[in-house]
Amino acid sequence: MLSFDIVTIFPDFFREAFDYGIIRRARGAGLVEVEAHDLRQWTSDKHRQVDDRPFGGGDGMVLMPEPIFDAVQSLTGSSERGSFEKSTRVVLLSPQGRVLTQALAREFATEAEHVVLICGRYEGVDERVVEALVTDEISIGDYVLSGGEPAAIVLVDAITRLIPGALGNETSAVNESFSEGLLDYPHYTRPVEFRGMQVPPVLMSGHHGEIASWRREQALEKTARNRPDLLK
Ligand code: 9D3
Repeated sequence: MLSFDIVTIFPDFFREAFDYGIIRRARGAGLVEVEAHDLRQWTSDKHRQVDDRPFGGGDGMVLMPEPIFDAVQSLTGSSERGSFEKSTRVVLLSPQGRVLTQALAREFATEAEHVVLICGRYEGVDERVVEALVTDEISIGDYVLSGGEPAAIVLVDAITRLIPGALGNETSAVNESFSEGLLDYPHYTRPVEFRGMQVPPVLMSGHHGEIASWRREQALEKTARNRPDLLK
């Protein structure tokens, strides 16, 4: 069983986020568990303060270290990076992280049993969280989000579907590794003609060899056009 604990100031953001499709089925099968926790539950002052102004000046607010360290302590039993179980990962979602890849998602799916996801907000998170608590600082790509919450959903999704037994049919995972490195080929279903647009006749020819080489050629063409970086 892989457990995800999400630490956030917007726990309601995740209402229903994990109630659909593969993640729902994986939860139902007891393969994963996902829970969102309100960071403010680890405050003790009257105003339940989680952020403060940055030393050195500048715009915006910074998430304070203490509630985050207390959250991780209560969720894992420790709040020192060096003292976690090897299968425990404490992730900070942040624009300063390593960019998420399929290889990293696979590493989590095969090695991790407990993943704590800390969602950044405001201008950032006190760097002592990164220095002494976090095992992995992860970004989901080079664009600006308003916070780490959408990135946490992406990470849970990418990892969960790689857990053995999470995908309904085996072929999806097989095909994925088979065509790795290229974008997918185009797909068609009925009707044969739609608004004057035809399904490529080769797909209805029954010649499996010709269909396979058409798909390879189309995948290459689409990759060259949309993702030339993948061909290098
Ligand atoms: C002004 C400089 N910005 C840093 C690039 C400030 C800033 C922007 C966005 C601070 C926090 C955020 C919120 N984003 C995330 O927390 C985040 C994120 C993202 O913005 N892009 C891709 N992956 C991620 S993971 C978390």
